[in-house]
Amino acid sequence: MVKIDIIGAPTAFGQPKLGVSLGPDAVRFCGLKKHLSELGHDVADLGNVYGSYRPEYGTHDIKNDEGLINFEQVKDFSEQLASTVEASLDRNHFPFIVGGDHSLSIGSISGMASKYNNLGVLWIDAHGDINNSETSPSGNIHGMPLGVLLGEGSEELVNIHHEGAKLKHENIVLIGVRDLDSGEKTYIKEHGIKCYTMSDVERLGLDVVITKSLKYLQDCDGIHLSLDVDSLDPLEIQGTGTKVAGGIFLSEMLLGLNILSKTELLVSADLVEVNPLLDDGNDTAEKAVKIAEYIFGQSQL
Ligand code: 4U7
Ligand code: MN
Ligand code: MN
Ligand code: MN
Repeated sequence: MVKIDIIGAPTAFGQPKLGVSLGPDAVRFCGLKKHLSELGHDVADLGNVYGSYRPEYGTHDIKNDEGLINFEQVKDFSEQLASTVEASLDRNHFPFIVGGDHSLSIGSISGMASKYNNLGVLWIDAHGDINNSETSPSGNIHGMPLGVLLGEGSEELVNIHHEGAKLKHENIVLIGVRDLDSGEKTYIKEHGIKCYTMSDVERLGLDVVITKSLKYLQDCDGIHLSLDVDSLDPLEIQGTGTKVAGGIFLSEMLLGLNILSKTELLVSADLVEVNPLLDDGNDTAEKAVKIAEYIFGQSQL
C-alpha cells in the first residue's frame, strides 16, 4: 500500500498550445483517484497547484533577454510546485504530479531533490527535454527541464527552491527518444548520459529497457519517473502537443511499467502533456489513467 498524493499541476507556460492546463482535470474525470484506490492504495487528491499567474491567460509573446518564453510564470509556478512536493515528502507520501506541460518537472524534481541528494530519474519521452537557453530552437521551457535540473542555462531557474543543480548526469536515463535537437545530441554525448532511443526500445522491448535502467540506477537513494505521454505512438495518443511518429504502444508501455512498479526505489512520478483540447474525446486522459494504474502495480492477473 502506498500513500499517494495526487498533485494537479495545470501549467501551460512552458509551451504555446492552449489546453494542456486542463490535463489534470481531464485525468481526474476518468476516475484517477478511484482507480488507484481500488488497487489498495491510500489516495489523497491535493487539488491543483497555482502560482501567481493563471494558466488560462495565454502570454506566449513574453520572452526574456535569454530568449526564454514565460520565464517569470515558469519560475513562479516551479517554486510553488516544489514546495507542495516537499510538503508531501514531509508526510512520507508518494507525490504523483499530473500535468500540465513538462516544464512542471523543474518544480517537482526540485522538490524531490530537497530530500533526495542522489535522486535517479527515468525520463520516458519522445524528446530529450535537455535544452537550455543557448541550445533551444524554440524558447519553450518544456523542452528544457532536464537542462535546468542539471544546472545549465538560466541561473534563476537552476536555483529554484534550493541553490544549484538538482540532478547528476549519471543518474538520468532517457527512454523512447526519437526527436532530439542537435544541441541536445551533443550534450548527451559529451556528458555520457544514459539513453535508450526508440530504436533501442524496439530492439530490446520496454520491459528489458526498464530492467536495465533500474540496474543502472540501483545506487540512487530514490527514483523519480517522468512520463511524457508523447512517448506513446500518435496512432494511439491524439491529445498531446508535440506528437512524433514511431512511438511506444500502450500495451508495451504497460509491460514496462509493470516491471517498474515492483521496485521499492520508485518514490515519485510525473505524468505530463495531456492536452484534452487536442484529443479525440477524452481518450488520452483515459489512457493516462491506465498508465497510472500500472505505475502503481496494476497487472493483468
Ligand atoms: B516536451 C523541442 F525543438 N525540442 O525544445 C523544443 F523540437 O516536454 C521540443 O517533450 C520540446 O513535449 C518538446 O522546443 C517538449 C523542439
Ligand atoms: Mn517532455
Ligand atoms: Mn527545502
Ligand atoms: Mn515530449
